[in-house]
Amino acid sequence: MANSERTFITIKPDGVQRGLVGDIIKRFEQKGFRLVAMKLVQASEEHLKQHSIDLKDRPFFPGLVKDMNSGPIVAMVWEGLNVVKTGRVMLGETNPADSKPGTIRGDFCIQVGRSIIHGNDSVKSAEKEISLWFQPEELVEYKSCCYDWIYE
Ligand code: IDP
Ligand code: MG
Repeated sequence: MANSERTFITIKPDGVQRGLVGDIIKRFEQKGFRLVAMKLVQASEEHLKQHSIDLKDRPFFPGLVKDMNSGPIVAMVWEGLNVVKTGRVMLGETNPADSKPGTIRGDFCIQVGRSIIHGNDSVKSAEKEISLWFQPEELVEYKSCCYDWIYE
């Protein structure tokens, strides 16, 4: 059951435009997490406002929605043991300037308003966002052939 924890990861328009989709997916694949769902989507402003509703009172909210709406994004669901927490470690800090080398933000970006990737900070927000972005039938069930080589 713990091994089927899920997180919602989005490559933002800046990450897509900069051609980082492959590099980012590669990190989650190589780690051993299982890809459950993925789509390239031009999200509407309304949908993006809903997605970031918890941040609606922050001064950067309008800019965040505008940036997320500025081009297509890659929406994904990844699954694995502690994937929410580990996913955040792989992303790095909110401000790329504080992100260590080896993390996605530490390696690929410079400023907080161009942080190329989104990932959940709790299982609860993951569940909420997965259902906002994907229909149940889009979440694909299969067993990775590596499963027994990844988990003890
Ligand atoms: P997170 O992406 O690390 O979870 P949040 O606090 O949830 O960080 O903020 C969501 C997004 O809003 C960030 O990824 C970034 O794009 C943007 N953001 C956060 N703080 C700032 C800021 O101080 N200035 C500009 N944009 C910000
Ligand atoms: Mg956040």
